[in-house]
Amino acid sequence: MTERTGIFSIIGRPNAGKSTLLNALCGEKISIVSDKPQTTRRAVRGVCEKEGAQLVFIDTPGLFKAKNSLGDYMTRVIETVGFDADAAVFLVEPVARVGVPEQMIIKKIKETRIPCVVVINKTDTVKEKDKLLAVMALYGQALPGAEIIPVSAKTGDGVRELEGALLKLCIESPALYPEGQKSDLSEPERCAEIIREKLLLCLDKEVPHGTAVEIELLKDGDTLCEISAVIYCEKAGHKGIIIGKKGETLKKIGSLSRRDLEELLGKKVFLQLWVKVKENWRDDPARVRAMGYIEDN
Ligand SMILES: Nc1nc2c(ncn2[C@@H]2O[C@H](COP(=O)(O)OP(=O)(O)O)[C@@H](O)[C@H]2O)c(=O)[nH]1
Ligand SMILES: [Mg+2]
Repeated sequence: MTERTGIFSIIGRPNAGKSTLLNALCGEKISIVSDKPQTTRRAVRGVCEKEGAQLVFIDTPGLFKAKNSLGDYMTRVIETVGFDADAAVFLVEPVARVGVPEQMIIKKIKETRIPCVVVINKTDTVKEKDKLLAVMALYGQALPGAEIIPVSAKTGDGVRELEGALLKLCIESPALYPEGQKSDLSEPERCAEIIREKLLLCLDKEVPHGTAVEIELLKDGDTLCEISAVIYCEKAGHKGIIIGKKGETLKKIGSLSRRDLEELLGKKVFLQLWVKVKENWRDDPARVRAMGYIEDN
């Protein structure tokens, strides 16, 4: 029985590696990752047990200037959950410059007085140790008293040290999630996110950012899971791009998704994908909510 828990929000600019870090801490893929900003749209919680403590990590969208209703929703998520945890894991790039998003986060950390660990990510890309020390010194000045830990979320370097620091911040409390629960996303939500990750991987420019995925059917059998999903896009022209010449792009999205879905569900998957247009849904708060981006997330 868990007697200690910690709720940790992971905050930082888009592409800092927040989702990659959540997955590294949880030891499995819970939040989707891509090289494109604004991949994570909602708060995604990952849960794991370490040394008798239950750690809950909240992945958040990156802090950026919202340009539509979906962006407004993402900003609200950061404001409501990002600074309301037991402690914040503030993830930064390994550069010796405090950028605008970082300045905004530092201000908010000071205002809310949330305990915070600064994590300097992507150390695998830094060759000279001096460069890393300079980044550490910079954040040490910006947030006196905060522990500063260099990691590579990608290779796992430093993740154990980070875990050790977070365990020290846990408080006495009964478990928040039932034993064995790994995420607050439902199975259909995790499946939809996997498909959205492949859209981000296979498509360029505005097209993937305007997509949303809805699972219409998830029929779980003993050895086979049947899934039917609708990919919504914003413009008629985008539908053609998603399907591709002779349906090749959609086929690739389908086969990459199926591989990951089979790993998640531990059985064969029969996947059907449909593409539908929902004109400019990201600009309309009601449509954004209808896509599942609702406040209590
Ligand atoms: N080299 C390197 N790349 C990383 C690391 N962590 C994340 N990335 C890459 O950075 C990009 C953004 O990662 P993601 O986790 O989606 O960032 P988020 O927007 O902060 O959630 C992806 O291409 C990741 O593979 C790291 O430690 N090292
Ligand atoms: Mg992310």
